[in-house]
Amino acid sequence: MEAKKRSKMAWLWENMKGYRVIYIVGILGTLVYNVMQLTVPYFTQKIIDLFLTGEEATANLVNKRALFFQLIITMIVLTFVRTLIVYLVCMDVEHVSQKVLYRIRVHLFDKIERQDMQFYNTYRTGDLMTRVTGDLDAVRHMIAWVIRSIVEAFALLFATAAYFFYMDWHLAISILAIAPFIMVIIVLFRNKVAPRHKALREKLSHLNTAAQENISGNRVVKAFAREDYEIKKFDTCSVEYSKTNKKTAMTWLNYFPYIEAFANLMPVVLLVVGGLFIINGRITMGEYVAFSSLIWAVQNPMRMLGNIMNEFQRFSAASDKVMEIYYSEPHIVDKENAVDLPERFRGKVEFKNVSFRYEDGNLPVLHNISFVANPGETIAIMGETGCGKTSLIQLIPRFYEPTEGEVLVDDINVNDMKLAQLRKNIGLATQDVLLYSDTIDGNIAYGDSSLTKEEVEKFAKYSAAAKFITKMPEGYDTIVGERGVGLSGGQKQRISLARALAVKPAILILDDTTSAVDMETEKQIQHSLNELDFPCTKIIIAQRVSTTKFADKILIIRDGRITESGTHEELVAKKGYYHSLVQLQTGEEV
Ligand code: DGT
Ligand code: MG
Repeated sequence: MEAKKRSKMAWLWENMKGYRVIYIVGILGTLVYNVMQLTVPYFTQKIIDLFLTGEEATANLVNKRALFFQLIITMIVLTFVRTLIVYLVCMDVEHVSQKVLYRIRVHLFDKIERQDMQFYNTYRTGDLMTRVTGDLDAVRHMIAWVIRSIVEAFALLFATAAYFFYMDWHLAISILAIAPFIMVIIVLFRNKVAPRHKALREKLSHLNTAAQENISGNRVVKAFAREDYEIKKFDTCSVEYSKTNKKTAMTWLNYFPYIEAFANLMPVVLLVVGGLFIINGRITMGEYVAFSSLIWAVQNPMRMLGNIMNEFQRFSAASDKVMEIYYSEPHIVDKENAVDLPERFRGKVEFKNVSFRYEDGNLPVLHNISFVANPGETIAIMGETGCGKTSLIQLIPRFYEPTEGEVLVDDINVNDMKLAQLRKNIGLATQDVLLYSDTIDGNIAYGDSSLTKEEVEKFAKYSAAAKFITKMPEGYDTIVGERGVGLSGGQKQRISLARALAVKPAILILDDTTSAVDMETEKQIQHSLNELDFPCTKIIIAQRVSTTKFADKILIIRDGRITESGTHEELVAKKGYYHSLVQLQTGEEV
């Protein structure tokens, strides 16, 4: 919607800022070298009329020898100059196209990086990758080749037409009368090929998505021995792409014979009409040869137009995709009058009658949630899988906004805060741990690169990770692979906890962060969480009673509603869900 604000060409022009002048110089150069093509036939005509066929040809060859050589040398020099201009123009437009490509790509990545969660739910990674690679290349090609070729085709066509009219307008009209027919065929071709380019672009995106999802999910594929199935699935995408590609390329072949037939009609017309005119003495032999040697300059642009149209449609389909991201805006942004708060928050978190529904889902996930976490308190959240725990904590850093009610931090609605400020005060260890392909040290210090080695080690100790890290061959300098390959689930969780602690957050949110560690390690972690050397409110999602037991408040969530809330003792006394959970997990009658 936003993307339609500007036309594609206006958008390109906007991104050419700073390079517009040199680009126009390049385009003017294109005009010049194409018009210069006409000088060759002009000189040829002169040479033929004066020295080859004219009545005084033999005499002229003796008397005007100097002129003869002068004409030939000028022709050679002009050809050389023309080649030089072509070279410079190519360099020029290529330079501009690369600069513009770079500019758009940086802008695009910036846009993608700043999008909110909803965006990532909507777009698939493979599709986004297609936009920043293949689609952008089609945009670059537009600047480097398509526009130049359009200018080239029309410059040649118009200059030749003008020259034809200058020589003999009757003959010019007879030949050029064929051009409109070719134009009509080109338009018909465009109508047919445009949707095919759109489809082709979609197939490429499917192909990339299939490849990307498969490569990142290779462990699951292996675990289920589904290689053959996945290969077949990918093959289907690949065949689809290849078929569409072929179909798109073949489209031109359906129109090409007609264009070719009309284009080849031109020399025939020249032969018949031109021949008659020579016989009548209306034109000279030199003029006939000039016409004849220039007929390609009318035919070629006509032939080129098909290819140009093809590439233009490719650009058109690709730029739609690029512009969609280019003009996309995250919905969750700083308000204009966002409150400026002290650097460090006190850490009070309050939910006031919060209800929430995902934009892409139709059922509400949270209903009327209210609770308060005072600075320094520990709040535990428990509940069956899918009850809405993760959804709840995602409202605190404003990854999503509540559909109803308010989420307050330090008594201010998070919607009124500056996002960066809010999120800097929150340390989050997500349920689905993602580590970067970097050293362990780099992963822990991700949120604060100014962290010293000692501090990194301290936080690793807090999260009970120090022991296994020092046992690794390169300790903190060990590189962990993509998604933390090379570490166990529990090890990854502990590094992710150290990363969350390392920003010394005023609010620490742990989403099932100790689910994969053993009881003993969990105890150690709990102990250090109580001993942190900075004030911190903790919101901890957990399944184990041993984790939640010492919390200041436990919230039990069921189907998006708080059904029980209180301390361990209070909830046990209530003999509800928590009570049965305690019995189940400890095996004791309480
Ligand atoms: P867990 O982690 O398995 O213990 O479950 P919870 O309690 O963390 O569940 P949660 O909050 O992830 O999901 C609650 C409901 O919301 C569940 O029915 C799935 C749904 N849901 C989660 N994420 C999304 C999302 O991005 N879009 C939509 N439409 N629904 C979602
Ligand atoms: Mg969850």
